[in-house]
Amino acid sequence: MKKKTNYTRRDFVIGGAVALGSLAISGCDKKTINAPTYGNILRVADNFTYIAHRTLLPGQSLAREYTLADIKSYPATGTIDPSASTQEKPSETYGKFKANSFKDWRLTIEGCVEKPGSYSLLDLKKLPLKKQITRNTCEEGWTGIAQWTGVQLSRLLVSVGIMPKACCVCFYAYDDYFESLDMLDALHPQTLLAYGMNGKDLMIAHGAPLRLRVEKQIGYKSVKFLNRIVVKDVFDDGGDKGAIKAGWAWYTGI
Ligand SMILES: Nc1nc2c(c(=O)[nH]1)N[C@H]1C(S)=C(S)[C@@H](COP(=O)(O)O)O[C@H]1N2
Ligand SMILES: [Mo]
Repeated sequence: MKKKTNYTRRDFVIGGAVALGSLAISGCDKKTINAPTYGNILRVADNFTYIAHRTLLPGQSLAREYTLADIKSYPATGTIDPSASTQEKPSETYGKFKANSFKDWRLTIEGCVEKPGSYSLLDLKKLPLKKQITRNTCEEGWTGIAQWTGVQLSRLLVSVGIMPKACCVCFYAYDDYFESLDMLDALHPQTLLAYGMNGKDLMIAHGAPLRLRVEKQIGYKSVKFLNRIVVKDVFDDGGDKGAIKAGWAWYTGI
């Protein structure tokens, strides 16, 4: 067969996609760059967004950052207190942490990591911090700008030693909320474990003591009230607890 020498732009885009895809989701043994929800007929659009983003944008392109003058307080969305009696299953554990100003709270990181970790709020506050002023874009149609202070998730993932087979990072919260990220979003420099908002400790309604900020995704990926992080070598969209079940896309990159 004649060797193809006339490369079109499309060849380059596809070549780039395959290269990026194998980098981003190598651990999951995917040969293509399909979204983790690929194959679910209801989720065809996720796959388009995923392919478009992972093909056309450099993996680590940054979300826009704002200035202090752009900050306005905005109301909390979804759960505002996992221990509230209005919750379907109020979390007693969270209630106890709250009563003790989160002194006994710890975040665990486990799964496909060399050294599983457990961190108190103080442990996290001792690590090099990052501040960023960014916009939360909610699927309900509102946005809000705030300053976040915290630790880069990538810093923690590197320090616990993520294994090469890792491809999915799962986040579990005290209100039974679940979300997951692929490695590109998990290792993104603006993906933050935030304990501060607008210069103060994170308020309970906004996810105290620690929440995720995923600046390259719609607001519902930014899990509040974090309990544990599990690194996996298979994609996990949370099944019954995931966004997909609620009718939301697994991937809605900004
Ligand atoms: N644990 C948990 N995290 C959550 C939610 C929630 O209900 N529970 N709501 C999500 C949604 S839909 C959005 S838009 C943002 C809102 O963050 P905010 O409450 O700080 O405005 O948090 C996200 N993280
Ligand atoms: Mo949201």
